[in-house]
Amino acid sequence: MSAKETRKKGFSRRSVLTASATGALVAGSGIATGLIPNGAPKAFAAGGSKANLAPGELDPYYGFWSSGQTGEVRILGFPSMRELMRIPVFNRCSATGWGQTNESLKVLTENLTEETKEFLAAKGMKTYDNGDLHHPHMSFTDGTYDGRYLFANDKANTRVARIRCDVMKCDKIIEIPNAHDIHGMRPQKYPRTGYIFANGEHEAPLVNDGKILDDPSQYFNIFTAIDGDEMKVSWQVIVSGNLDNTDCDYQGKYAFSTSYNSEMGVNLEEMTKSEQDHVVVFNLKEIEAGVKSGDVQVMNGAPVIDGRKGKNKKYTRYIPIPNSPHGVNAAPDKKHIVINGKLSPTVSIIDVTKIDALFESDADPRSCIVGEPELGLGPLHTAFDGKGNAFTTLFLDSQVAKWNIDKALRAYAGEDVNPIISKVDVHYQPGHNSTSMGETAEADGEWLISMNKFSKDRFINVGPLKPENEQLIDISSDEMKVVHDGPTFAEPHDSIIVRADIVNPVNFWERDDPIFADAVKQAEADGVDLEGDDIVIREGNKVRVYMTSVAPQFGLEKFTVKQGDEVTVFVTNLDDVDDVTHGFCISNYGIAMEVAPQATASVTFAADRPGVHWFYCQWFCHALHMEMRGRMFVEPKEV
Ligand code: K7E
Ligand code: CUA
Repeated sequence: MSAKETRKKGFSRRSVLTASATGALVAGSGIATGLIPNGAPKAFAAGGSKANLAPGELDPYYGFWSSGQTGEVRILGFPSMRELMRIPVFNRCSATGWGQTNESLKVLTENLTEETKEFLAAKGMKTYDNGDLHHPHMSFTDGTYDGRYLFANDKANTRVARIRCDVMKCDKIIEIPNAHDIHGMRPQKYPRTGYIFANGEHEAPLVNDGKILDDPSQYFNIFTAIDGDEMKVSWQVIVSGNLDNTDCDYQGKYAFSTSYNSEMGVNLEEMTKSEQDHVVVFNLKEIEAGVKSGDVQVMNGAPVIDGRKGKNKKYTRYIPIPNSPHGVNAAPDKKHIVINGKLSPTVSIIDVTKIDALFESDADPRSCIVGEPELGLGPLHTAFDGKGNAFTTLFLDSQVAKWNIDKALRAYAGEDVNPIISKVDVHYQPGHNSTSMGETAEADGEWLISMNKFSKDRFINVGPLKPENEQLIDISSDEMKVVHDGPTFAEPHDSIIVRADIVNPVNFWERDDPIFADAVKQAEADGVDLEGDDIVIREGNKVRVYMTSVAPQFGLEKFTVKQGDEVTVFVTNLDDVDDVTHGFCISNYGIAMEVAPQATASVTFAADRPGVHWFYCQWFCHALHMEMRGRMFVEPKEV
């Protein structure tokens, strides 16, 4: 069977190795219904119930986890919390060669601004090696996840990345001009993604050339809408105050961003002076019309609208919110947006159907607030169960509060009801939380994950730097039950939990995949058949080495280049067996990359060390994996 046929038939190592596919299905249905299979260990029955999957059982959800300052995205099986994969994005990855292969360098460099390219080149760098990835979110169609892409922000270097969910690799990264440090980021929910909304967190002078420091009146902040299909900036809006988190409605009309520094202060005292900050509401249709009619200034190629407070009121509205609000979360009822108070013990509930009136008349911006329950200290983020309830992390109280939206509305209207249903202790200091499918219209109320910033005493000690602790909470009843502690390395802020049937990755690369299209093009120009030829091509001091790989052999046992040559090695993995990835590593040359089944990967380097240098496969692929090696011979320069 060819790789293509294999893909179509969904033939996999698993279905071959499993005695019968039906057996696997039966085992799987136990997960969904919470049945406990026969012979399950005692702990399974007693504690975790449906969270503890037996060996070989598959999870009913994918978890997509950010990693903060590690800069990657992680894939977890959920609710088992088994880490399945890491997708390098803003970081440099030793295992896969991300940040070194030509394919990844293209993604990492092609959309940097000219200013950044110059800045990096002066340091001998092609791209940034670090990132701070806070928010991973999937593309939507009609209010729910569609399995096409994941998007993620880089707070450290003002970038937004896209990951293709068919191959689980990052295929686009753009640097956002004019803005500083992208923090909040969400995809448009309706009609589809569409836009990616991205908040610039830190304000700075518009022309930031070192002439202005202590004049905050000349500091601005930028909200950006990115076209998620093209990965290009569609438009930007200048706002007052800085921007923290963002989300949008289910109508495709408005986006909302919290601002924790309406004072436009630059030190802690100034930033926390006033009792109220605000949420900025962006009117998407009016902004699009304004861009179209030319009511913009074009800055670094991006059309920029002035949406500062008190300026063009058709584009933005500023809703006062107590105090330093942080998270913004749209409820699956498609009507309410919850703003989390952070320094205020409250969350503020916005009714999106009341936003039209803010723009049409000069109504009090607070008239769209329909609830403001007091939940506890330090509310940061809220998740939903799709049954009318919300779960808010309380950072200072180290708790999650479960509360009812309808009761909160009634209490705000004067009725004597307590919206809080229950609270659960978490360990310790939670930031984000996520429910299964909870940021979509298909929230299913099964699971909550509380992403806690500190683990303190929950695990054996690993020194001064300790892991964080993510706790899995069963929310299928009123009383929340913590069923699992999951330690993590720096620093997953946020996660999404996606039903497994929505995500359908392939097992093999397509030979015409755009990610290695440049390599295919170069081979064509060289008259080389990537799937058959093992050959060295010289063009001046540029040498291109083409080799195939089939376990346990590279197509070339050796190749010769000259000291000082610029060498590009292309490796094409001809194996079309599920899970047989090869690697290509040249020892003492700092070169390594992953070559997954049916992929071509390439790397370019200077052959500046003469002598015999072994290259080997660094991805365990075969009983003769150790033997999968060859020699690069670098002839010394004549002196
Ligand atoms: Cu609350 Cu960057 Cu989403 Cu962290 S942010 S917690
Ligand atoms: Cu090929 Cu190891």
